[in-house]
Amino acid sequence: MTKNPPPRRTAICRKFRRTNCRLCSYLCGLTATIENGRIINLVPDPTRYPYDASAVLGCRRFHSNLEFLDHPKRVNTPLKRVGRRGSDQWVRLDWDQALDEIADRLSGLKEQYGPETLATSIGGPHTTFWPLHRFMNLFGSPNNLGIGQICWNPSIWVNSLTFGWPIENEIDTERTSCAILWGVNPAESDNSIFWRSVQNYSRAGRKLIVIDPRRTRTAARADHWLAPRPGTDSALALGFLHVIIREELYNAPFVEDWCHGFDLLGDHVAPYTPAHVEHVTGIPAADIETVARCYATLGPATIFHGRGIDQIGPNSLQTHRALACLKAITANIDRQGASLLSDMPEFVAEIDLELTDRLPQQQRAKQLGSDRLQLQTYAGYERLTELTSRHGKRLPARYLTSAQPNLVWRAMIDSKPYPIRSLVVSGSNPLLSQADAGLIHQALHSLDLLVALDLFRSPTAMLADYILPMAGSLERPVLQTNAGVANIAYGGPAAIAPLYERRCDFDFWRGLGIRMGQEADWPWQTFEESLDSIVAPLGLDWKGFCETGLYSPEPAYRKHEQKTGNECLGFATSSGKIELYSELLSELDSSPLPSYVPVATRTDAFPLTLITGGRKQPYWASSFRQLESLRKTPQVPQAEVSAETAAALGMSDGQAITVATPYGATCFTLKIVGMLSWVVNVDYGWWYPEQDAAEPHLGGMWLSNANLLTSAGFEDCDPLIGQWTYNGIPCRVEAAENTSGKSQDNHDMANIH
Ligand SMILES: Nc1nc2c(c(=O)[nH]1)N[C@H]1C(S)=C(S)[C@@H](COP(=O)(O)OP(=O)(O)OC[C@H]3O[C@@H](n4cnc5c(=O)[nH]c(N)nc54)[C@H](O)[C@@H]3O)O[C@H]1N2
Ligand SMILES: Nc1nc2c(c(=O)[nH]1)N[C@H]1C(S)=C(S)[C@@H](COP(=O)(O)OP(=O)(O)OC[C@H]3O[C@@H](n4cnc5c(=O)[nH]c(N)nc54)[C@H](O)[C@@H]3O)O[C@H]1N2
Ligand code: SF4
Ligand SMILES: [Mo]
Repeated sequence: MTKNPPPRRTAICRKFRRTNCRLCSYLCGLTATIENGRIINLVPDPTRYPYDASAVLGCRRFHSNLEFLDHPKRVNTPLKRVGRRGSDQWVRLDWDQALDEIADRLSGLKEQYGPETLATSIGGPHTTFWPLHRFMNLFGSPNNLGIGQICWNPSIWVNSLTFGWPIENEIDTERTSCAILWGVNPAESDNSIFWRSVQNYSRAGRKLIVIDPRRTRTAARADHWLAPRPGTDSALALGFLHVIIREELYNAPFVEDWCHGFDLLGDHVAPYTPAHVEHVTGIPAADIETVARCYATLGPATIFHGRGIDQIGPNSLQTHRALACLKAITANIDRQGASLLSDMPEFVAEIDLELTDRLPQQQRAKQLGSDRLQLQTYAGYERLTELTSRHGKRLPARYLTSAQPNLVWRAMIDSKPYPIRSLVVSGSNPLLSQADAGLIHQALHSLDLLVALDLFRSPTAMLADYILPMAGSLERPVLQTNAGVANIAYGGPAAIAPLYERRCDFDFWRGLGIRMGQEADWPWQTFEESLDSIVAPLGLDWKGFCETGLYSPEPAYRKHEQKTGNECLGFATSSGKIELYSELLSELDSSPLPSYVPVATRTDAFPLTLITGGRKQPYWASSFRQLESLRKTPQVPQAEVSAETAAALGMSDGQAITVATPYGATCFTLKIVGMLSWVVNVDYGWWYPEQDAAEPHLGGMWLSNANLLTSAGFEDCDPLIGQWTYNGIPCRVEAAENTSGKSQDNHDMANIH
């Protein structure tokens, strides 16, 4: 067993090592001072990405790295459950023994129920997921679930089927003249380089528009702040299209040459007059006209989006489609200062690491939900790949075919359409981050085998049969490749070898794979060796790559105009143009033009509208609640409302309240902020690692868990990719007698769900 050893008095051996912070996906470049094998200091490395020491120093998580590295709550050895599930009784075992036992149990389950009985759960980009996908493809299960449907997938699907490939939005003080930040709040969710770019851009006097029901710190910087009713964004975007087309503010030559279905779009948006859109969204018609004119006439113009529009159920994909049409008809596509149509990576792409071609057809057909979903299926993916391949590009498959989570939880509980008996959770904490925590709790208790790969005993890990200790920030190399949808890679080496018995996720999947007959497909002994082969096409090995830690060649714009013989390259779509009218969606019998799906109406029982998860520094989803230095502020989970709403409810700032939806109830502390009235925003990810880990408490996960208020019921999801709703749920608020989100006795609260 190794440990970050105490400093010695004599024979000091001091080294400086390049490394990277891993406490969010910026992977900021750092220099570690290492004395006798122990990290004693960390400073930003201004020679490496993000090249700005002050941005790193301004990040609260950066300062918590050493606290994180050897925190007393870290899991340091493999653990096996000995008591009842959730009783928090464990024995230690070594890695080989843990892997042998897990492999044995998985083999038995596979034999009894087929490979589809194994599911995996992934979360945000906390770790490298291709080894998990590779294992699952070779094992034969299509049932990975994640949060892609409500984070990332919508824009990847929509931009690929509209433009032929994903895009990157750009903001540039020199070039961009109008920027719309739509349902995104970088003041809290970024607080780093992107937020600085937004601030610099607005200080330079460029036009900034923010579309958000809350007057966030980002919105406070805007020239125009539009506050739509949650979930009505596609109607707003259709209103902008209406004004731009009616007033002929679009780029006519670009539309003529490069857009498919413009006349149909014009007819389609005719009913979305500013007056009608005001009625739907609550935004004054004059503001809709003003913003539409700014966007169309001040070019280059850019639109960034965030979770505000990724998480609005059936309206999400439609909003993305409408945004894509806005970018297209104003020629703000593949244009510097507006957006870049990305390139396929020159290094080894995720699709070639995950080995989806090895998942047999009959197993693909077992993907839960594929009988109803039109896009987020293997058939949908293959149809899209036919198009992107025209330009020699292939998207990663596993994220775009991940199973709809609600169906996976249900198959664990009722074995329909077949039993899912085992789950490996990696880099995710579904009890806090997936919709309907009560259902998930029941599902996890139904399993024969639950394995958690984590750094801490999260509430989900507390229910596991085995917990495997993962190496984290500073202990493992990192490489971010945006899942292979762009020609950009960045990262760097570990500062030290993993402490105690911690290992990388890669080591788990390789170790398990070898035990399950996959040896030939795991040619690399270590994660570093796999990184060597990933960067090899760049003429580098991993060590060479780490010198700069960045591969980001100068991009080319206007690629559709490049000549291939006598023809222009165009776009990788059926028509070769940007598809305002989507031929692929039409073939799938889905609306080929962006539409608006009326949002759920409030009722007497639920007279307010709930949005969940507006980010706050320094937390990240359910992570970092263990770190004392970060828990100082904010200390309590908050539910935000406007002063008008509070007055109407007869409530005051700081009051303990219960928020209830048709799905459940949980507690928060009321906070009055500037935002649209009759809307409530609650924090998500709150639990209390300092509280009892055993059932029924599970670290206080029932106290203030936003996902007791949400549902991903398949029947209500978007029919294209299966998105559920985190923003726009009817709710009510009541005074919680003698309680606050934090101090309420967990036992009572456990009964609320
Ligand atoms: N209501 C509501 N729910 C939401 C959202 C919302 O806005 N509202 N947002 C959604 C979004 S966008 C996202 S991305 C998800 C995020 O949800 P998750 O990705 O589930 O995020 P966390 O809750 O932080 O859980 C991450 C877990 O991974 C562990 N971890 C960190 N590094 C590693 C590693 O290297 N290896 C392994 N194996 N584990 C590691 C952490 O300790 C932690 O327990 O939440 C979603 N859920
Ligand atoms: N500190 C911190 N940073 C994070 C994270 C974290 O947990 N904590 N999570 C990371 C992850 S996984 C992600 S995906 C990103 C997310 O980054 P963002 O998208 O910037 O995150 P949010 O705070 O969810 O911002 C969404 C905004 O949308 C608004 N909104 C809610 N409903 C609607 C709606 O119906 N319409 C519109 N137009 N707006 C709406 C909310 O008020 C909120 O201000 O942040 C990342 N960064
Ligand atoms: S947590 Fe802060 S320092 Fe660490 S990578 Fe993210 S922005 Fe950089
Ligand atoms: Mo996310």
